[in-house]
This record gives sequence, C-alpha cells and structure tokens, in this order.
Amino acid sequence: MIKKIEHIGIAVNNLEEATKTYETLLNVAPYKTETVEREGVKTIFFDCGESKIELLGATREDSPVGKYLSKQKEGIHHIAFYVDDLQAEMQRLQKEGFQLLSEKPKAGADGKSIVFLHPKSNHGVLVELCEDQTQF
Ligand code: CMX
Repeated sequence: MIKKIEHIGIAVNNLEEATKTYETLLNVAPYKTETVEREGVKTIFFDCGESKIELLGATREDSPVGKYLSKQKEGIHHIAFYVDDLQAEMQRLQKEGFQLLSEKPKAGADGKSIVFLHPKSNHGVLVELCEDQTQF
C-alpha cells in the first residue's frame, strides 16, 4: 500500500547554488549528502514535514540525471512514494501494466530500497517506489 509521498527529486545544474536556494526556501539545513555511484548522482536531502526534498546533481553526463539535464531544463525529476511492501506493490503494478525499470529493488539513497516506473506509464512523471532498506 502507498503510504505517503516520501520525497520529491529535483534535478539541478549546480548543487551548491541549489542547496543555498532550498536552505533559504525551507529555512532548514540539509540533513544528508550522499553520492550513489551506480546512479551517477549526488544527492542533498532536506526534511520537509512528512516528506523530503532531494536535490539531484549528475556526477556523470551519461547517468539518468545527466541525460535528463542535457535534454530538459532543471526541475522536478521524480516523485517517490513510500510503500509498506515493495515486492507486493511491484507485483500489483506489473499486473496492472505499469513498466517497472528494474526486476528487483535496488539500493537507493537515504537507506531505501527503490524501484522506478517509466514516466510513459505515469503520464510523463518518473515515479519511484521505496521502502526502508531490508537487504544489500
Ligand atoms: N521525468 C519525465 N520524463 C522523463 C524523465 C523524467 N525524469 N527522464 C526521461 N524522460 C522522458 C524523456 O523526455 C523521453 O521522452 P520522449 O520520448 O517523449 O522524448 C523519454 O522519457 C525517454 O525515455 P527512454 O528513451 O526510455 O530513456 P532515457 O534514456 O531518457 O531514460 C529513464 C529515462 C526514466 C528510463 C531513466 O532516466 C531511468 O532509468 N531512470 C530511473 C533511475 C534514475 O532516474 N536515477 C536517478 C535518481 C536516483 C536517486 O533518486 O537516488
């Protein structure tokens, strides 16, 4: 079951500048910085009530965020939903015809197991499903 919006991912060209902007906007300092080499991304997390804001900067041009920034302007890159049972949600959505971008959950940033759904399945929005990391 989907429980809440866990975070909104925002792709930015300059992480340092964007961090200052969001620090001022949210009036809070980031609680975490993490690089996920496999995804070619550096992330900065801000607490935002029940949800979080994740700033995403590319560490490689050929990474998903690098490609996104080369094709589109910076902005909202994905919405992440927190689920209580990732495997069950994956099976449910696959049966419903959604395109999952990996067969198994992967280790994501901020201690989460994650799976993405292709934006074409969701009317142009890249969706992430996540749960607290249980493996890896
Ligand atoms: N939001 C909405 N649309 C997107 C998108 C995004 N974030 N990224 C790509 N697209 C669109 C493109 O504009 C393009 O649309 P058109 O066909 O209309 O031009 C289409 O998707 C391209 O799809 P594709 O050819 O299948 O694939 P790409 O090589 O562009 O890759 C995607 C797109 C979503 C499959 C890839 O980015 C991916 O696997 N993402 C999941 C992993 C990820 O994003 N990791 C970074 C975040 C990690 C983290 O949060 O820690």
